[in-house]
Amino acid sequence: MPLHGFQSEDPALSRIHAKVVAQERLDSADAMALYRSPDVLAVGWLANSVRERLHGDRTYFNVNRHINPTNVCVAACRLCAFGRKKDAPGAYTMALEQAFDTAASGYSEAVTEFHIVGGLHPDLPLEYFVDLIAGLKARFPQVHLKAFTMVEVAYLARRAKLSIEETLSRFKAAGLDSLPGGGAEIFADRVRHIICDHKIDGDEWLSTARTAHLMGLPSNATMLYGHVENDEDRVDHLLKLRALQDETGGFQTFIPLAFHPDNTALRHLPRTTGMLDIRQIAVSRLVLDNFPHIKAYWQMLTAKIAQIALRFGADDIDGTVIEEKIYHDAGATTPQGMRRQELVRLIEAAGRQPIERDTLYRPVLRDDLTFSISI
Ligand code: V47
Repeated sequence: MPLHGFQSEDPALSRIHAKVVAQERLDSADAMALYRSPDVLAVGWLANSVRERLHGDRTYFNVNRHINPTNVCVAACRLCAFGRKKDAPGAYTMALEQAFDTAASGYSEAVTEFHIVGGLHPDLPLEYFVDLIAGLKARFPQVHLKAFTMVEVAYLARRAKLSIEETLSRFKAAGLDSLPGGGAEIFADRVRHIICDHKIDGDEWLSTARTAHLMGLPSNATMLYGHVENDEDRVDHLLKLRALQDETGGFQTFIPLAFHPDNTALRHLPRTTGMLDIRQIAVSRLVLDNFPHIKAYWQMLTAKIAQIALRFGADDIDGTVIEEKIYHDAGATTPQGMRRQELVRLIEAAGRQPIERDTLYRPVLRDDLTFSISI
């Protein structure tokens, strides 16, 4: 898309526009100005110009399934409605066979990715998780296994008295292909103390990601926004991710996650507004110049806001998901899954070109959509 035609009465955005045209890196003052600009449409215009320079109309989605082997968690994060104490009502832990059955169930189109995350269980040994990965790989060799947040990896390593590298090596040998981006929340200590006091700190999240990347395991990165953080905290978070990406190049996608307060200890907070959601997508695209992809996770944003986000910097809408639990425990009213054809329709209605991808962003070609890997 041509870069002429930019208009804004906000002088800070004119300065940023010149940098965007020259493909110069934005600094923290620029990032602050993007958060504070009254002209959110112009912020979106700038982000869209970068998105179209990188991807044209191409918009990625995948056919995936979420598996949450346990919701038992020692962390008791105030941000979370999913985790339960071991003996609390609603606590569950899948036996391995149950996890394998879950992986195989509920869908008739060929899944290319299992997204596996869960709570920090005080008793499940590392072997359970190694066997889970090995068992899934043996049963579904063609499916990419994207599993365990940096928080889970660090917790399992500590409990097994192994280094992060040794722990990841065990997973990699069992068939782990990459890691999802969860658990990053907001790196600033002040905020982490309020929303997720007992989780690893920001530096440990980043160093775990660094180790994974150096071992050839790509990952995603997230940021949870719309709770008690301020603009400085968001900018700090983005710049730390950008610095690590300069070092390793191991991040594939950035996913800003809107906080859902229902059923959490922070239920008194309001939900994010649509304007903040699309601004956050746009700022992410502009600041994270070394991230190939920005994902508008439809489950969290709603399908309608995710569609608009495809014009504000996002080039990915996530996948079919099939069975989302973390957001739905926190009050999300979106469906728990979406069929491939519905995702295609949403993307096309946004005037974009849908491309089914695998987890590594390689196009997936399908002749026969009735092909099934399920039971
Ligand atoms: O880490 C938890 C967040 C994350 C709430 O890598 C909440 O492709 C809002 O990371 N309100 C898990 N957010 C989800 C996640 C993810 C999702 C989709 C794709 C990928 C990927 C990763 O959800 C947690 C936490 O940051 N979360 N509770 C809540 N009440």
